[in-house]
Amino acid sequence: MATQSPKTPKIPPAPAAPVFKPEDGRGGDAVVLERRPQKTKPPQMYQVVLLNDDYTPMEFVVVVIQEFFNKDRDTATQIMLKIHLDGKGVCGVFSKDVAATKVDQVTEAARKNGHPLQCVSEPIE
Ligand code: TYC
Repeated sequence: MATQSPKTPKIPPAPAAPVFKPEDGRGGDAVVLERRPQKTKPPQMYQVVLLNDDYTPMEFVVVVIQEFFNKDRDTATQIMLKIHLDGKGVCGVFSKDVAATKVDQVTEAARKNGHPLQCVSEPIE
């Protein structure tokens, strides 16, 4: 009679993996990669635009562009002058929520200081 320690549990062998052969039409070891159309689009972005008016001081607009759009003094001045001459100008491009927040912050700062400065956001592309 074969001797086996009673404390050693007998582990059954793992079932054999199925073997696919190329000739059985199941591909054998071949890996088939299916090309799928990309499902995710990049998010819609929004430009935040300041509009010109006849009353808001130039200096206030320059400071607003520096503070809320993180521009240096020279860049902010150039953007302000473009708005003054063309009627409007882009201060930055953001996701929808961030653009809406910028509009609210600029509008609140303008109203608190008694200026009619208008700020809007527009989808791009
Ligand atoms: N046109 C204003 C002035 O002459 C200056 C100004 C610039 C106002 C840009 C608004 O978004 C603006 N005082």
